[in-house]
Amino acid sequence: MRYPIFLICCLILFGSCQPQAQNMPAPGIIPEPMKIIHAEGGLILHSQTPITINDPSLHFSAAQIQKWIGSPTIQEGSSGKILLKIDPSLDSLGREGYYLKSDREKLLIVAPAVEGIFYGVQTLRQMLPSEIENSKVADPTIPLTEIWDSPRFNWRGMHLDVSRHFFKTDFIKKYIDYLALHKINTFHWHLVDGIGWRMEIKSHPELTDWGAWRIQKEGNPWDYFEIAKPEDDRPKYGGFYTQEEVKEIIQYAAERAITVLPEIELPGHSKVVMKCFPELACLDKNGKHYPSTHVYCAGNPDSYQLLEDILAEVCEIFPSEYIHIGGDEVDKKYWKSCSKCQRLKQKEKLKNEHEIQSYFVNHFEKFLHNKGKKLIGWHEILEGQLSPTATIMYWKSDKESKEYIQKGHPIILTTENKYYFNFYQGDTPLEPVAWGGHTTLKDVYQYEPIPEGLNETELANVLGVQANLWTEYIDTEALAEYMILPRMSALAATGWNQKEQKDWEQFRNKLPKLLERYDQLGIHYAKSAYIPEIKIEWNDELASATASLSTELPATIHFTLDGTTPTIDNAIANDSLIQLGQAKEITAQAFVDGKAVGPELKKASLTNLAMGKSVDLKSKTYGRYKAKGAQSLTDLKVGGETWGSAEWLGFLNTDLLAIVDLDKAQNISAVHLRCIEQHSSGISFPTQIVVEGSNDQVNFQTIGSIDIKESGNDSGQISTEIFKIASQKNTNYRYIKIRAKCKRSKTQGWFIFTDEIMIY
Ligand code: TNX
Repeated sequence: MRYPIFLICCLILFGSCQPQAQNMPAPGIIPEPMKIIHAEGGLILHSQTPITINDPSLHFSAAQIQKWIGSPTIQEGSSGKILLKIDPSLDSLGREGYYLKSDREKLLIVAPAVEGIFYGVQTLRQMLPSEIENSKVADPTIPLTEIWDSPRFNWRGMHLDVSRHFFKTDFIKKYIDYLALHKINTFHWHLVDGIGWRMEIKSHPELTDWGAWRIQKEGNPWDYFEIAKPEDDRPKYGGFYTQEEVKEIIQYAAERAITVLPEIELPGHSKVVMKCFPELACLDKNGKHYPSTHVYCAGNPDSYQLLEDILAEVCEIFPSEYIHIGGDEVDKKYWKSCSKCQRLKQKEKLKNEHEIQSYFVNHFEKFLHNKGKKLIGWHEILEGQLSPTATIMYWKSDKESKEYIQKGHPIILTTENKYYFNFYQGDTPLEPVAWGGHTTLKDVYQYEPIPEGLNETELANVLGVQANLWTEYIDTEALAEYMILPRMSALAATGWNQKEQKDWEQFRNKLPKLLERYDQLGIHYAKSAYIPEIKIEWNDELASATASLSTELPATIHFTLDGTTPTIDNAIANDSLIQLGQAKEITAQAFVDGKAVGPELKKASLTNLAMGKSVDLKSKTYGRYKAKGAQSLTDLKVGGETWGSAEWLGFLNTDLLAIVDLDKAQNISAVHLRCIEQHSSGISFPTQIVVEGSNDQVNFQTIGSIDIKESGNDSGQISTEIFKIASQKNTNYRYIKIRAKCKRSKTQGWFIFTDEIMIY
């Protein structure tokens, strides 16, 4: 049917000022606004409507809206159908707070400061169709809402290590864009670390001429490091930012309400500086400079001079209130043996090497103070006698955060086991190789960073939260995106929302809308929250092992029991208990809107008698290497190729002793123990494994044992192995005791790591 031109014009005109009759779903914004009232109906933001701002500083925010919906003009004034307005009378919302109202007539975003307007506009962004991320959408309809919003924490940070792997300025801008979308306000730029110097320093060009480049490391571990001078014509890896590029990034971030925090590591993590300036290394017993240390000599005045020159340039360029000086993981053995450092210790009456560290750090605290800046360092700077005005960035586990908050320094929590986005986020064999532990999207979301039992003054010390991305294993932009998203959305929720407001069910249901936006932006985000988790349990009533399957994000899970890849025609697993019977494997795949999403998960060896059985673990795991407790040993889940993941249990200088209860006596033909080793990390295969059986838990009989020879693996090589202990004779036992002997040596500690016991 063809409509007369006149009627079409009338419809357009009517549409431009009238709401659509249709109802809009609740906006589902992440982070959830503080208070939101959702009304029925919708408002069309007509492309012909100009955007009005009452202050020129709002131009950037207005231009964002202009780009999304194609408004023709941005004009100054104090009334209009799309109005951005600074109003100091809303001061109580804080600089980052805002009020947004979309009614049948107009859209208003009002805030006490430019930052608040920017955040109001980011909220509007999530009320608009996700297609705006890709191309302008004319005349979109937004829901009718009234929003009052303001963040919980002033510091909402994301860090990026550009030293282990280098990321170009275009990617840094993208990274900043992602922060802005999530209302993160601090970009912590880890510019300098052991093996790479990334910022141009005009007074010391060697730092980037030499320190920004290393010989390509094909086939070597991540920390293989050989500096590449310009005249070296072997293939090189690296890069750095010129001061002009740094300024461009700072400006780019500032437009998006983001402060850039630079980090210049001292006195440790400085291997590359020692390669550029070998005379700044400590002296060995023969009075010669150590050839490869990572610490500045604290007794050499030139160390201070170099760092002052560097920091003077950094302070000049970065407008941030804070400068981060690192301070983590300083190996003090060099200071101990260095005659210059020992002389300094005597002269300054320093009690020990920790005090040398605080002497060094306090020197730069004063220096920065004189430049009008405040110092931040990793929590190790608390060793010794630290100046009380220094600010701490805390990176230990959530268990110890209270103790550190109570030390009385202003503190930012970058809690390692929750906010290290270089950790695994899904079932490890299905994930790219990562570093450290395992933190899923849900773990990040559900973490409450403020421990119980702090008083008002202590609470006031917590400036906020931050997640870090260390890039030892992250060598591409796509992988960096994969590691931070969607976990950053969960961090953003914690940074913005009050504790009581957080609600995992609400978040998991809203997130797919934000993921659509990531798709439009072409982000390589992780689908790990769609990997089915398979819980296998022995069910007495059914006399069968059973499986229950779930995913963190909403999905339909289909499964097969015959090893084939599930399709939508296969059975649905959600909410049902799957009887495994004689099945040898289970394969599961999540589907959203009929399409497979995330990798498929296959669990084999269901004939294993130990699956789902309870384990009495007699030996103590070390630190965070506890997986999900003793049950991880029989959950049929194996860890990936790095030991710091969710499935591996680690024991330091301790034999593994575990007793599996098979619920009833069973005929045992073999027991398998899966282990991992990496000598350079102090992890070795066990030296011996002994398996015994019992039916009363008192009298145990030997089933079998093996002695394990040194593997001869290279020091840095990671290998996994399943050790198989065959039964000597036909045996029938209920309780199976496994003892794995830990390697011992006088000179160093050794770990055993194991992830699974299998009994056949
Ligand atoms: C510890 S956290 C480090 C980094 C590593 C990271 C790996 C901190 C201040 N130091 O140098 O990259 O662990 O997860």
